[in-house]
Amino acid sequence: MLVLAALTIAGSDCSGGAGIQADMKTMSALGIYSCTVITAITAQNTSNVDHIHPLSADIIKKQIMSVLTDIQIHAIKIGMVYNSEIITAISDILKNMKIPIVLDPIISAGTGAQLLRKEFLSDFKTKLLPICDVVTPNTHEAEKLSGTKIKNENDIKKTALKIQNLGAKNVVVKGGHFKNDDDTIVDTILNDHGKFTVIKNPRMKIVETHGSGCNFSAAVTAFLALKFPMVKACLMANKYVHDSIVNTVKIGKGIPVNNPISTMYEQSCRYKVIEELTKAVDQLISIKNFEKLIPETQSNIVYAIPNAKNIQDVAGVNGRIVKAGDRSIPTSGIRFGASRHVASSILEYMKTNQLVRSALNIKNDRRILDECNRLFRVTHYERIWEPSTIKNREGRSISWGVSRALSKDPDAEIIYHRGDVGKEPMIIIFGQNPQEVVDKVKRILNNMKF
Ligand code: PXL
Repeated sequence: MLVLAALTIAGSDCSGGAGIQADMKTMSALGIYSCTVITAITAQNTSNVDHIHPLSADIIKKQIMSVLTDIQIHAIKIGMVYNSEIITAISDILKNMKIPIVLDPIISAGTGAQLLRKEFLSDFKTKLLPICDVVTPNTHEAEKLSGTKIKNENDIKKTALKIQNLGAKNVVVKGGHFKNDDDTIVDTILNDHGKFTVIKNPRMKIVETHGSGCNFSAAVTAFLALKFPMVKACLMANKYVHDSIVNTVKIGKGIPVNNPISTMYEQSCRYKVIEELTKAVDQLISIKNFEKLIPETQSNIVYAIPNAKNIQDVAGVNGRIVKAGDRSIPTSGIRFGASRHVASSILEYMKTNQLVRSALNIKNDRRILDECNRLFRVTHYERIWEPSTIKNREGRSISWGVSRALSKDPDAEIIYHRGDVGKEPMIIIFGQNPQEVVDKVKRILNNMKF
């Protein structure tokens, strides 16, 4: 298998959200092998940087040489550098390199601490800006690098030009900290031909996130390693980081942490869900007498991705599984968003237990229900208990019922109701995955005589 490698030279964040840890996650999620040279070890969490332990220039140089003399590196990111010895060591080794270098000018942490000592800002500017292909300051960092205040969008362009004059070939000023009138986030790219590209994204509710800057510069590095041209790499990184901010996690007591793995994880889950559900449907329709369990309104089996939020996150049979004589057949293939009713029940169930992600509806008659009661934990609700405020709202009945039934037994594997005027009685079988649901169907049918 061919993998391209990139190198990040940065500080360690033991809370896992920024620094080396963020870079590795981001690069890995984008298919890049990441080598890591650690410049400093920080003791920090989502509220505070408690301690910084810079490593010696000697061991930093040795790490870089060990990597570069062995592994073909396609792009390099420089993150936290902290002091002058570290700046000089990195600059000495990298200054004549032909590999694209992304410089993330980390001056302070989101939680406040200085990650570059103030007295070394000028070394940073003279030794690192001229050797990088792109520098990625936020507006605070851009002000410090350029020595000018940013008050409006035009000032952002002026600072970008000033920073370019200090030697950086391309400049990206990230606008997350800059408040403008139309409540958008303005990111400004200045390329090596003097051309500006301005990206505007709607401002999200999240005020401050830990790691977004590291995720951005690591993503630019990954896309450069993949040989995308500079501006394209920055645009792709911008989109990628936007998604990782949408999916931030509140892992500690302090600020939320970016989630650079989320998109990749969700996509791989979607793939696995389709694959497992397809297999389960094939099995289900080949179970002898399964068609005898199919209700008048037909059956569907669904499978949700972890953290499913709406029916687009739940896969099901497009149409239904229908009874056709002594056989059962799916009317069409499997897709996300295909089911409404059974999908609503799993979405509601997941509010009680995230691990239960699959469900199937079957006919509710005396004999089937007796088998369910004998074999599984069963709970129920009655549609006649349903308040009229719920009844009158399309699509709310099922979630109301599932939640009502689970309030009696949150560990139930089966929920049934006995119908109402114009509503067929129904049993819903739940399981962690569709295979478990199919196995429950087999057990139900095992003792039944037709
Ligand atoms: O987000 C900037 C950053 C970079 N590198 C390290 C950090 C932080 C922020 O806390 O700790 C090591």
